[in-house]
Amino acid sequence: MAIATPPGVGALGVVRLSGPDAIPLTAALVKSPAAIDAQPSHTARRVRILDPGTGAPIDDALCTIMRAPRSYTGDDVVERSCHGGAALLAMVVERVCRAGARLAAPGEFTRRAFLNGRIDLARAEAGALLINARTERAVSLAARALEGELGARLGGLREALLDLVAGLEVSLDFPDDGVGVDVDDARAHTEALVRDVEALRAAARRGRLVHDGITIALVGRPNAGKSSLLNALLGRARAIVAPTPGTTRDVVEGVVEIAGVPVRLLDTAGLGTPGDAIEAEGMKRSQAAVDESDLVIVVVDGRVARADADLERTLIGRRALVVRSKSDLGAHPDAEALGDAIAVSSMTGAGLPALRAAIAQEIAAIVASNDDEGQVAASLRQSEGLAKISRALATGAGALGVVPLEAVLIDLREALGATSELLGLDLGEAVLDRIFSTFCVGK
Ligand SMILES: Nc1nc2c(ncn2[C@@H]2O[C@H](COP(=O)(O)OP(=O)(O)OP(=O)(O)O)[C@@H](O)[C@H]2O)c(=O)[nH]1
Ligand SMILES: [Mg+2]
Repeated sequence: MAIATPPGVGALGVVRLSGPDAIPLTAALVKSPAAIDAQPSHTARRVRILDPGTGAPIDDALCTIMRAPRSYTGDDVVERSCHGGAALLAMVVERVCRAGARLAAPGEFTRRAFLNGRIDLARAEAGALLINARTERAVSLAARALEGELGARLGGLREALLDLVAGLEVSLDFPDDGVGVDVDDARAHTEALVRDVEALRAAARRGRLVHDGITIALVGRPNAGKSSLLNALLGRARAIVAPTPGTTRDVVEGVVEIAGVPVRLLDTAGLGTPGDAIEAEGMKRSQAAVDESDLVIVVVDGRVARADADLERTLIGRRALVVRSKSDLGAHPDAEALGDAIAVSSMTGAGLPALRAAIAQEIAAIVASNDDEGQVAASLRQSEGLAKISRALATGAGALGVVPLEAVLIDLREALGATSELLGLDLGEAVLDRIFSTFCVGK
């Protein structure tokens, strides 16, 4: 049993009970015109929840019953929609516990669903992604995974690998009979699987960018207007702005949504010659922010003439947009000559839509496509698993025909094992513990 709604006060608070005793335990605590035990599956009834000790009423609630196996967990499930008060819900939970229920661990309902074969592991993880999605786009991606998209693709891969391994085993056992698969065919087949997995991995990587978002570092000379731009993009005064150069000394973060993707903006200390040890440390952090970002916005003070050669050095090989700041003050001819710079005034907001559009374009390039087909929602564990499969398969493909089949089969079996693991087949308790402990209570 657990409270399935977030902590705090709300119109409703749902207490979810699952297990063979869910219905009798509920019956002992509620008073309703018709007996709860006889309530048909997938129906809701208005009930009064009573304190079993005193018989005093606790709440007026709606009780929904879903009988096994047609429930979220696959066991009998009772969901009580109570009024959403923290003390009230705690009381309900305490009374049900006293009657013999046990508090659920984080993710335990979903774990039961998985163990009861209601969902595969890929879908269980999609549920967690859906709950944690921060933008509409991430929601729709996770919703597709919840429909079983990744699970289906992994299932297909597992079937193909089973065929391949079985075929090679036969060739190994009966080398002269011409049965099993031919080594050249097997290599071609394995290479095709590597390409499939790589495509899936790339889609998962892009899916993770949609889910987690991208990071953009704002860099430039001291006083260029970086912090002002951060504030303008966020629509609030997140960072301190001052006419003194060297105002920002640490990395200041803010998150904004652009093109349906969460964008983490990092405002950094100005780059140049540090005046003191603190500034030097600030610049080191700026460099680290640049290193971890997917895109850099170079802010050039529109009123100042200067060659930003050292900045360019910092940015070698980085995806970058150039912003010419303070456009409301007019531009120095040198700054104006920066051809591809986007003129922005953080003061008036002029140029901000153009900057957002340019960022959106960069996001589209980073996420590879703006339509959702090229992306798959995947958890970190799934991304790592795909990398493992791909490595083992590539090693196997390279080894086929070169080293003895026994050795090749070790790699292919490893790929098969990693695929099964992603689907949640043959998983040990310890791994399940780790996966489901990242879920929230009540899920
Ligand atoms: N008129 C005008 N002034 C601006 C604009 N953007 C920034 N400023 C001014 O320029 C000065 C520096 O702005 P900041 O945003 O603090 O610049 P910074 O790049 O973060 O500076 P450091 O943190 O010191 O590296 C402040 O006095 C701002 O008010 C703008 O678009 N228009
Ligand atoms: Mg600043």
